[in-house]
Amino acid sequence: MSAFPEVNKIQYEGPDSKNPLAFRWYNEDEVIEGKTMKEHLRFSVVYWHTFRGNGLDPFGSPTMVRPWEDGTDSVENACNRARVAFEFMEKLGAPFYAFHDRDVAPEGESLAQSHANLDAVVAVLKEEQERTGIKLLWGTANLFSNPRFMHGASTSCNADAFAYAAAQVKKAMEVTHELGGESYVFWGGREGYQTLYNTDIKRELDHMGQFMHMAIDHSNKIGFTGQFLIEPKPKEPTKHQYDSDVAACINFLRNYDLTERFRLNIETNHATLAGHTMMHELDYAGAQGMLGSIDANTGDLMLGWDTDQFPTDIYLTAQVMLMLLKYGGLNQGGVNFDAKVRRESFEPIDLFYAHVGGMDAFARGLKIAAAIREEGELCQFVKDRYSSWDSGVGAEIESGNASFESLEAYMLEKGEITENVSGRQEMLENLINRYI
Ligand code: XLS
Ligand code: NI
Ligand code: NI
Repeated sequence: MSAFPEVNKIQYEGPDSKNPLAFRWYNEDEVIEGKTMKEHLRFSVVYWHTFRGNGLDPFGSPTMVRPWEDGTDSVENACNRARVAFEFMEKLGAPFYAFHDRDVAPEGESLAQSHANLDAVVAVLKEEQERTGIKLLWGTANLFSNPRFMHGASTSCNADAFAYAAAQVKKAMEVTHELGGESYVFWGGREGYQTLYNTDIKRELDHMGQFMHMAIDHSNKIGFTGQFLIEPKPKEPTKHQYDSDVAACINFLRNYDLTERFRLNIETNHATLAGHTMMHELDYAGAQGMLGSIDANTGDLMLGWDTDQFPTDIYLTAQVMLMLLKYGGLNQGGVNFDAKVRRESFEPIDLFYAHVGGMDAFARGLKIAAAIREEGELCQFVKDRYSSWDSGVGAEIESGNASFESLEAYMLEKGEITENVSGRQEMLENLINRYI
């Protein structure tokens, strides 16, 4: 039985279409810079928001109407829901999905029971993957919902919480491997603190470093070669999260010698909460070879929390795609819609509107970014702006052949620096508007 009988496979109809259930920009086989849109964007649907989000908020009860749910937390209901999820993704034309262990299968009375529940649902996921060709972008473990993780998981003051988290990640990594997942994500849901009065930062960070090494060891043991990703976020649920932004994560990874295996999963709304733009976070990670994947969503600049809205802003998606193209694309990563429909958008069809809009916004961003790059004006401007480094004293410094002494001698002789040139910000902002 179909869960979405009123929806057929979403088709590309072109920019003139007024059909809200058609793509106007996402034409999966269209080739841009030598790759199809499908290969560039690698869209992924998240299980937790799209199939487990119920509209609950701190002030009110669930609102979502999901006729396929039987109202229980049974494995049977979970298996049925998994089939619905695949019908949705198939009709949408999304090539990937992502999940936490506890979104796809109910937590049991014991760890062993939770493992068994997960295995039962994974069998269905595997069958559906084979039936549809949809793949797992990444798996992860929920180490933040259960009260046992109230003080954190790998950074808990309670060593047993670390052990439980290890057992959970071990299993989640194994099922990710079994399902052919391309990456494994660590978002440190409660890896942080509420007050420093009760916190030993050094010890907590050392433990998190050890935890990641154990994860690498286990992946080697089971032959899982997927990419490991850390997802930066500055606050919520804890006041301060250790993985607060790209810079903090890279510092952690370098400090604990983890950069070889780990990359970053960068989320727009988390960048905003950290006081950065998404473009900044992507550029900063890309410049250091640490770009892995993105969680595509957007926040609300009026609100200071992770509202996880679907991205519709073309400036944002164009900036994201400019960065992704600049650093050679996502490779094993993807554009993962870590986004949820609003509580008031409670009908199943809203899930389609939301994803179609997000996919179209990214496809359009990709076309805009490619056009900007093709014309090359922006790129040339940046190149020219740094031309003093291409020869003379600049080239000498870059090649490591200068010293404070040689530079003092140079400046004593020259007297004053070559005149500065305008940064032309307004002109460049207008240039971007030509493409949008
Ligand atoms: C929460 C995070 C979470 C991760 C996966 O804010 O974005 O959804 O992506 O654990
Ligand atoms: Ni996320
Ligand atoms: Ni988030």
